[in-house]
Amino acid sequence: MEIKFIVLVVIVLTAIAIAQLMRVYELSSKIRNKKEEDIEVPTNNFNAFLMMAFLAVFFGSGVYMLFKYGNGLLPEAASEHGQEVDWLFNVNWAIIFTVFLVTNFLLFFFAYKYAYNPNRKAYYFTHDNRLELLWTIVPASALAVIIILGLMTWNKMTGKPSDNAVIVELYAEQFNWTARYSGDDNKLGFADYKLVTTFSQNPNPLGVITTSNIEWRLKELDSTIHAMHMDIAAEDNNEKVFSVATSEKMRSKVEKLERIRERVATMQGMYSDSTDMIAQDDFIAKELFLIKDQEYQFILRSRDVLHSAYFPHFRAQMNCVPGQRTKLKFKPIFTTEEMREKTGNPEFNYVLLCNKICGESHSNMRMNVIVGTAEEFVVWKEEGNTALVVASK
Ligand SMILES: [Cu+2]
Repeated sequence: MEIKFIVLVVIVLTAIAIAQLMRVYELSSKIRNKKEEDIEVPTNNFNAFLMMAFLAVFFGSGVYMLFKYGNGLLPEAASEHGQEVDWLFNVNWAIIFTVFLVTNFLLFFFAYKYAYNPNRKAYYFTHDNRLELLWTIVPASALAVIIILGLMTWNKMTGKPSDNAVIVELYAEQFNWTARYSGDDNKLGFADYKLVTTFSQNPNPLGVITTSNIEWRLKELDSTIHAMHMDIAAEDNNEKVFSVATSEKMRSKVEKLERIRERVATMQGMYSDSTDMIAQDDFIAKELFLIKDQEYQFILRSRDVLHSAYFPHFRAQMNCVPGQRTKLKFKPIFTTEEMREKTGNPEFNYVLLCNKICGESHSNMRMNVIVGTAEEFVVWKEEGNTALVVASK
């Protein structure tokens, strides 16, 4: 308490002292017959010199950082559209850099050139329509160029894939990726979140729909619901005791499971052997193997929260939204080996990252990506890097 009081007194006294000092300064200026805002010419000239000195340091440090950190950027784009993205990036850079240099030079140079001079009178310039027009049209056309070029590239990145694009699903969950290849038919088996099971005799982490998966899910739901009903009945008969919270949770969960069971049961009539055929050849992998010069269409799904599939070297990124399917396409143009040569880094690897902070282990959410030839893909597959989604009957 005491210390707080002393601090308060010090603050008040300091404020009073500053006010008094200012008053003294005003009075002394009056005595010397000068306006208080008058600044000596040498001081003004020194300030003008400092403006130019700052400009030199400012641009100098910019150039230094450009050389020091400029090569820390990503290596050459490894996808077809990525080359265009980089070109667009450079166009933007050229525009931004030119504007940055010119405006900053003028800002500090004019502050230097037009430093106060007692013999010069300022010219008052109120309004000029032609200048207004010029400074509206120039930035507007620069922006138009950037936006139109950007939209053209964006359309190429997100537009319809060609007919021979290979379809692969990327399934995101906290905190890993699963790739599902669509197999020989190039069609992904249907999937539904209600069929997702991880800890079970018949795990179906992607929720792929097949008649047997639906059967399994119903069997599992039945046994879970049955066990919960037994517990609830036991509690009602005073044979078992649960805390109020547990009991309430149990009762609402059993209701939810019954609703899901009902919906899964209706699925039974909707799908048949032909659905199974589509899913039968789908296979999953924990790393992604892409074939060079082959276009890919990625279907993105998320099991839990918002994730983002980010392929930095292919200049591609798209959000993975729970309950929605998003799409992304690109065509890799350099194999991993070729990229290792290009970067001079024998350990270079392509990577798929999650670019949304999705939880505590977000930074671990990455998948190794390999780009190779079609023959290498066959070898990779045969080496046991993949697993069928549906156990063969
Ligand atoms: Cu994530």
